Amino acid sequence: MPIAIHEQHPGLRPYLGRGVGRGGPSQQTMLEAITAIAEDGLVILENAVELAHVDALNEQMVKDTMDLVNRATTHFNSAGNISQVPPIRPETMFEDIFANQFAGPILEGMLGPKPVLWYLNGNTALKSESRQDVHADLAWRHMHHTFGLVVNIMLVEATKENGTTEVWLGTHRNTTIADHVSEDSGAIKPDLLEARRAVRPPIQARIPKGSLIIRDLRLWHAGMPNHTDIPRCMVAMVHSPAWLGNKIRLKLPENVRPMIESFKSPIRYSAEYVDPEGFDHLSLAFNYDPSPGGGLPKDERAEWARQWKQKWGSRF
Ligand SMILES: O=C(O)CCC(=O)C(=O)O
Ligand SMILES: [Fe+2]
Repeated sequence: MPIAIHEQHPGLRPYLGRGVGRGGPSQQTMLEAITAIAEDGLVILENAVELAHVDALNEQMVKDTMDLVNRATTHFNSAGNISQVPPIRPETMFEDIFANQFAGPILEGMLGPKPVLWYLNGNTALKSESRQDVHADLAWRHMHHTFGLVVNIMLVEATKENGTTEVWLGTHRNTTIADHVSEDSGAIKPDLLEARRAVRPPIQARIPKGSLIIRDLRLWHAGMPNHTDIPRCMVAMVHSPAWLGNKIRLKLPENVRPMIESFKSPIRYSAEYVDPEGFDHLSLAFNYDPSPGGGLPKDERAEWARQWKQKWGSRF
């Protein structure tokens, strides 16, 4: 087995000390990371982002958190977890965060040429005693191979104290919408969780600041309580294969376009660019739908779902 098993969490496969200052993943890292994502549904690459970049982004995000929690439009994922779009401005548009040199080739290796980025957001765990239900980040009759990968960038060290995500490794390999409490929910049925716990229980890994996490969207996981006073911010970016046909477009200010277009990554931003004057990243509408119907107008989306169910319903 070519993969180093983490001492603290057998089965979790991080890559220690690879990254900063290098041009991208070696062939060996590609092989190991892709194998880990295929088998476990998740890989952690430590030391994948310059800490100065992580600190600069985190500093701004913590300030933004104070603002966001008081806005009526803020999207809560649970009582203690908000969606938080990172600042999108030239000063903090770091290439190793927004088009990471390790993530790009690994994503392209799994999703095919020019993976599409259509979700650019973040999760902030606020001080709270509440946890999320165990869920997959999807609610449709999805395919049984990898069609979506989320990249998280840890902006602070994530621990059990501040709510490192609970992950149920390997669950992506044998899950369907029938495992969900209902077809329009991501939450997994409690009896299936108990059965899985006996096979391979969930873990909460300690993840160093500056790590990059790649997770298959089908993997069962849950946001956990942050018992500390310091928000736990992480960036969350979701990618689909170009062949999936997701049509969601990010709204980004025109002044970051030259930077995004100069990124060396194979990842393509699905974006429309708007006047930076008055652009407020904190008031962007939450828009998440990883299905091939994602981004269609409401009535067309409903028709897409009907047809998809008719055509594929019995298979998925
Ligand atoms: O913030 C986290 O640790 C995970 C949050 C999450 O899984 C979600 O909101 O879907
Ligand atoms: Fe989630």
